[in-house]
Parts: sequence; structure tokens; C-alpha cells
Amino acid sequence: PKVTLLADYEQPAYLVDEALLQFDLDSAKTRVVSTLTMRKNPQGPEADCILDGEALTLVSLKLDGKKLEGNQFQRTTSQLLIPNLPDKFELEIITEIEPDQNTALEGLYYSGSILCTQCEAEGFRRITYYPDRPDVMSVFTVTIVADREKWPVMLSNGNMEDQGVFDDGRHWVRWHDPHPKPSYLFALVAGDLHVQQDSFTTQSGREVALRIYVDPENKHKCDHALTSLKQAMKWDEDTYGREYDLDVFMIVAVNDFNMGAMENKGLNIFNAACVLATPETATDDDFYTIQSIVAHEYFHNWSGNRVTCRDWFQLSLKEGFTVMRDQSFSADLNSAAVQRIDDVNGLRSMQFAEDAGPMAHPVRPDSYIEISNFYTVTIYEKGAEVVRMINTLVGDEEFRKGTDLYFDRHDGQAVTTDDFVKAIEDANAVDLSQFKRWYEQAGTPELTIDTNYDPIEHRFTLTVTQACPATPGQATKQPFHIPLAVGLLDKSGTSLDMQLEDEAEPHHGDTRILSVTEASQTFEFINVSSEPLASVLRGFSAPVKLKYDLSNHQLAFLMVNDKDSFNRWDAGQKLIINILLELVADIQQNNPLVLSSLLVNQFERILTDKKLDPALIAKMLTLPTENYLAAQMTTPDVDAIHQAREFLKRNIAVSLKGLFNQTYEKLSVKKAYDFNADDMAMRSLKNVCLSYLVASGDPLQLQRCLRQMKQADNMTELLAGLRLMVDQSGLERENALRSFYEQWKQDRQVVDKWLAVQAASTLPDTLIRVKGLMKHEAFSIKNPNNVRALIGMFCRNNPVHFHAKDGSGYRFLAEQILVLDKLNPQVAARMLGALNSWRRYDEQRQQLMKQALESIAEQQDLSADVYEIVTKYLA
Ligand code: HT7
Ligand code: ZN
Repeated sequence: PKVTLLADYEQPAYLVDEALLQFDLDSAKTRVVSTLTMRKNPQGPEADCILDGEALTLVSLKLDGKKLEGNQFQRTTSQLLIPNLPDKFELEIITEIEPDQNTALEGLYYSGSILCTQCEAEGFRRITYYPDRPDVMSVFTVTIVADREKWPVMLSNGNMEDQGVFDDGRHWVRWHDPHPKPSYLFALVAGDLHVQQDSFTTQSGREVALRIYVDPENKHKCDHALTSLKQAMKWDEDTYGREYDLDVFMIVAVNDFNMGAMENKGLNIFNAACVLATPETATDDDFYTIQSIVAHEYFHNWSGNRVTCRDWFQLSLKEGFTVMRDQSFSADLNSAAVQRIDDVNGLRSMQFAEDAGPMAHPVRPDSYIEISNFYTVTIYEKGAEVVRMINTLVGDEEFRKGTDLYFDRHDGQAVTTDDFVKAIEDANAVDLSQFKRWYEQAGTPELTIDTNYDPIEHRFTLTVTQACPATPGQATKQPFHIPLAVGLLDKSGTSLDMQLEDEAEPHHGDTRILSVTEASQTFEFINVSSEPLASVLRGFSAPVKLKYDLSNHQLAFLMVNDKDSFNRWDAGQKLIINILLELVADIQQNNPLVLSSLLVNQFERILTDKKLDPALIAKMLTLPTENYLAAQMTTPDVDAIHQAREFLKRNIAVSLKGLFNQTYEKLSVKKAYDFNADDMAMRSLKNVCLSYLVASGDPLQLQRCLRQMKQADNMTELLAGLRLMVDQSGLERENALRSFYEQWKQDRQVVDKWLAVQAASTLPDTLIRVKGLMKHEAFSIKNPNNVRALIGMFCRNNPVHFHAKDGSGYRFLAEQILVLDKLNPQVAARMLGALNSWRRYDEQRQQLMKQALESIAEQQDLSADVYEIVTKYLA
């Protein structure tokens, strides 16, 4: 497969001013008539007109009304080349496609009874021949013709212009999108759909119709998404001054979807799991995720659609910025501290692993084989951190000035991450040239902190040293520009003023931002009256690994005294990790295991702290995952980690049983479900308490767990109970699983949860059960949500069984990848991510993982998606 390089970027040779598309729609065969008004690009290279096209049947081609014969163009499996074209011309292309044969879910495909599209990144070329690249922007008018009974609802981008019926039972509709857009934002949907309607009045007083289209059986599941959409529309006006620009905003829920959702102009298409919710069928986490994904896709209307990417190397221009926007939306609407903890937790467990592995790439990559492989945590989550750091460095008001200029200057254009940074620089007269290394250099910088206090001079010295490990293709790195948020605490936990030696006045706030630009840099604080403890990287002000040697007692102190909620949580996590790694070492050396009384004391203080948000308490009492612990070890010891974590949890549970019991009972007030921060916080703490109570080993607690499941009027409490039950062998577990399935087998979203909890079980026969579930009526390998719930959950979140010493987990994954690759290469390639860190494991496991990878690599006809990942892993 071909490698695409950023360095080879050239402007398009031909542009499309207008695209008229007519679809004669049917699931077996759809005919597409595309009429393109095209012209030579005055800034483009002297080159032939090349259109992309894949898996298309070409019916006919006309140039300015005249049919082109076979010798007047050239066709390969992926391109159509038309030589000798005039400066301006009209091209009519007729193609045929087979949506119901499309299991890759790119282009036009059939999901359940819905016909829908997915064009990002390069799916439009599976619909018709077209210059399928984001810097070709055109005005689209789309006519859809289809059988009226089978396809009563027919949607595309923009505003609906006209519709009518034919005598033969077919009907038609015409949609027009006045905003020029790249082909990846094109969308079409048809089906027998229920529509849930609402409206929103924009800040300038325009009324926008809001519509959510769903399968009729899901009509009761739209309210939360509609509320979230209105919240997002208002927030984007208030926070970024961005107003919606069409008369209608539509969302469609489909069951088969490769990702979470897609921001097609005016017609977002969603994975049903990311939009549908009722308290009975969705957990608090689902409600939360839906709110943020609805907002994310809506925010793309400006950060992505009005201003789009010049090429796919610039993907983080829209994705990093939009994730940063959806994260601050969620922080504003919910608990900001919990939002930050979750974001950082996700980044550190997923992105840091990617940055340390064979697929490490910069936020702006410089090469790819298959662009679908670059919808990564680096592009999204690290990209969001990069934009967040810009905000931190320039300040809130200045950042807003910069984004206003960016949207103004580049409205209707396809631009680069450099253009984004330049707009922030120009609006504020700041220099971010060194900062841009964050876009160019891969890898997670390591920041070492050394401190010294001089009690005679009352000076406190903070030395920051940065280094970034080599990553594929980048042996050495230049220093990054890092915003480092710090605070100084005295022995009683009170913030100390911070005055650097060249400053006339001290800084009075709790936290200040230090600008780190050198490989090693020293900050001298003067007039520091007593020896302080520095709290650094507050709020996780930069995506770095911190090497700051604090004793367990200092961590315990910060855990209860830090002024920064994030650092309180983080100090707690570091303390727990230190303790768990000591336990792992004891297990490896056959030493007796001893419970840390320091940790138990701190847990007790946290649990009884009346001033602390219960949501934060729940986070602080949650032990790091086994995967995260594995990432902290040079060579992960999967079994010892599991044993150590179980030991710690059980013994904390036994020590604080009375308190967990009391807290659980206090939180068990009967109250109708509501999705709000307070109630959510209570439910999360209640479920954490239940998990400790069950971990204590007291058989009576299982009854309590079953009681919670029985009495629950919401999925949050029901699923929390079921999750705990699946790790207990016995009849009660089987009964719980059976009755759960019986109750919910009609609901796809709930059935996926049922599959996922079983895949995550620590019981010894889990792989056998997973294989059995693959034959269950509830599972189809063609459905990405089923695959993620069962295979994905097992391989990514069940380390004890996935990393079984006999290699059975790895062989299982390899077999599934080969099956999936024939059906859906994007999903197959994603599943491979479970082997990202294979080189970090012990010799025996490495060999087994390598064999699994080789068994994939040696297959003929691998997709470009799987080929790219497997070869990079083995390189
Ligand atoms: N921008 C969207 C990306 C997306 C996608 C990419 C590849 C294959 C399928 C896909 N579905 C959606 C999603 C987003 O970030 O908003
Ligand atoms: Zn996005």
C-alpha cells in the first residue's frame, strides 16, 4: 500500500464549484447521477484531472453533455483520470453501488432498515467519482428518489427545498446546502423513521428546527439528546460567539456505525449507543457521554465544517480543538474537577501508551498509509491538551480573541494547524513558535522536578528538567514550551505567596503558571517564610509524565490538603500506585502482604469529609485499573498486579466496612432518577461503596448487591450490581445474567452492556464464555457495537485473561481480526490496538503476541488498515 506524505501536499488541480447529485435509491442497487461544475484551480499544479473512486460500477461519463468513450479516460481500481480538459466544464458521472453488500460501513450502506452514509475520511469515493479531499469545497444540491412506502423519510445536508411524488409509488425530495463543503461532510439517510422535534432560537433570533430521527421503537429515547443539543447550541453562542447557520439541525441514530458519531453538515449521524437514553436503559456514564458527543458533533459546525482541514494531516485542527471545546462544555455543565480527572485518566491510560508504542505519531502526523488509522487518541485527546495549553499560556480572554480571529479569517476555508496557531498569535501579539513543537514532535515529555529550600535566605528553588523519548522516525527532540501550574503549601496546607527573584511583587493566588522552555530551567522563589511543599502540574497543565519524588507521607498530605482538586486526586492515585507496586514486589518475592495503614487512614478521612463533593470522593476511592498499573512497571506482571489490587481492595474493604456500610445506607434514599451532577455523584459514591462491601468477602453483601439490582429503577444501579455479580461464581450469578437478558433482550444498547460485563469477568472460564457468546442470538460480528462490547472488552479490559500465559487470548484476537478484516477493516484495525504494548511484556508473552501478529501479517490481501498497524507493530 501507498504511503501519503505531508511533504507531498499540493493544491488540487481542479475545483468543484457545484455538485448536483441524484440518487435512485434502493438497498440492493443505488444509481447515482453526479453533475459537477468544475474548473481548473488557478493556484493548482499543471496536472490531469483525477477523481477518486472505489468499488464503483461506472455506467457512463459525459463531458459538457457529450458521452466520453473508454479511450478518452483512464480507470484504475481507485481513480479515474480524464486528460485534456478545458478550463471550465461540466462532468456528468453515473455510477451504481450496492449498499446492502457494504459491510465496511464506509460510503452508502444499509443498517437495519436504514440506508445511510459515512464519508469521513474517504468514504465519498465509494458513492461516486470525485476529488475526495477536504480542500475541494463545493455547494451540494441533492435529489433523492425512492419507493415511498419503503423509504418515507429521505434526508440530506442543508435545507429541504422541494419534494413531490411520482405515479409509480416513488417519491422525491431535494436538499440544498448553501455552505460550500468538502465531500467528507456529505450525508444521506433514508428509512421509515420516527422524528422527535424541538426548536432553538439563536442569539440573533432565528428559529432553528431540531429533529432527531430514530427507529420507531426508540422514540422514547430522544429527550436527553435533544436537551443536550440545546445546551450545546446555547453554550457555543455564550462561550465562543458561534451561532448555528441553517434552518434545521438533524440527528439520525443508526445501529451499525464504525465510530461514535459524524458531524455531516446539518445532518449528524450517530451510533445509536451515543444518542439514545432513558434512565432505565442507560447509565449515568452513558448520559454523560451522550451529552458530550452531541455537543462535540454540534461544535464541529464551526470547528471543522465552517473552517475545515486542508488535508488529513491537519485532522487535529478540527478534532483536537473540538474535543477541547466539548471538554470545557462538560466541565461547565457538570463537575469541573471530575471532568478533568476523567479526561486526564483517559489520556494517561490510552494516549501515553500510544505515544510510547510503535504507532506513536505527532499531533500533526507527517505520513500515513490508511488515514482511518489516524483517528487516534493522539489526534483527539493529546490534540485537545495542546489547544488547552495554548489557552493556559495566553489566558481566557486572549484565547477567545484568537478563536474569533481564526473563525473570521478562515470562514469557508480549508486550513492548517499553523493557521490556527497564527490566528492566536496575531490576535494577541504572542510568539508560539516554540510551542508548535507540540504539533510536530511525538512522544510524551518527562518532566523531572527537583526542589531545594534555603531556610536562611528563605529561598525555594524549583528545577524543572525535560526530556522526550525517541519515537518511530524521531530519534531526538527539541525542548517543548510547557505551561507548568504550581502552588506552594506550608505545613498546615495554607497557600504561600509566590514571588520569583526578578519580580517586584509576590503573586497572591493559589496557583501560578510557569513557562518552561529550556531543557533544564530553575525558578527561584524569594521571601518563602517556611519550607513549602510544591504542588506541581496542577490541573494537569501539560500532557507530560511527572518525575517528582514525593514520599508516601507527602502524597498523603497533598491528598487531603492540596488546593487543586485534580492534584488531590492525583496525589491519592500516586500513593495508591506506590503501595500497589510494593505489594507486587512482595508477591514476586513471596513476602507476606501487609495493608498500608496510611492509606486506610486517608481513605477514612476522604470518606468522612463533609465538604468534599461525593463525586470526587468516589473518584478518590477508586483504585487505578490493572492496565494503568501495568503501564507503571518496566515489565508488567499481569497476575501479580491482579493479586495485589484484589488484596488491597479486600483489605481496605474489611478495615472500613462499617463506614462503607453507613455511607451506602445514607445514600440509599428512594428518589426518582434525574440526570444532574448531585444525583449522579450520589449514585457513583453509592456504587463505589457497594463494590468495597462486596470485595470484603462477606457473603451477605452479595444479597445486598442482588437487592440493589432488584430495587433499581435505573441502569446505573442495576448494571453496577450486575458487574459485581459476574465476578462471583455460582447460581446467583447465572440467574442474574439470565434474568437481565430476558428483561432487556429487545434493547440493543442494554444487550451490549450484558455482553461487555461478561467479557470483563475475572472468572476462569471467561474466554470460553466469550466464544460461546459469539454464537448467541445477541451477537453479530458485522455489528461494530457488538464486536467492541464483547471482543474489544475482553482484549482491552480483561488483562488477566487476555494475557493468559498459554497465549489463548492473543490467538483468539488474531483469529477475530482475520475474520473482521474481510468484513470491516476499520473495526479490525482498531481491535489490533490491544497489542500496542506487546514489546513491554515478559519474554514468553512477547513471543506469543509476536506469533499472533505474524499470523495476521502473513495473510494475503490484508486491508491497508490492518496492514499498516501490523507492520508497524512488528517493525
Ligand atoms: N469526525 C468524525 C470521525 C468519524 C470517522 C472517521 C473514520 C471512520 C468513521 C468515522 N465516523 C466518524 C467523528 C468525530 O470526531 O466527531
Ligand atoms: Zn470530532
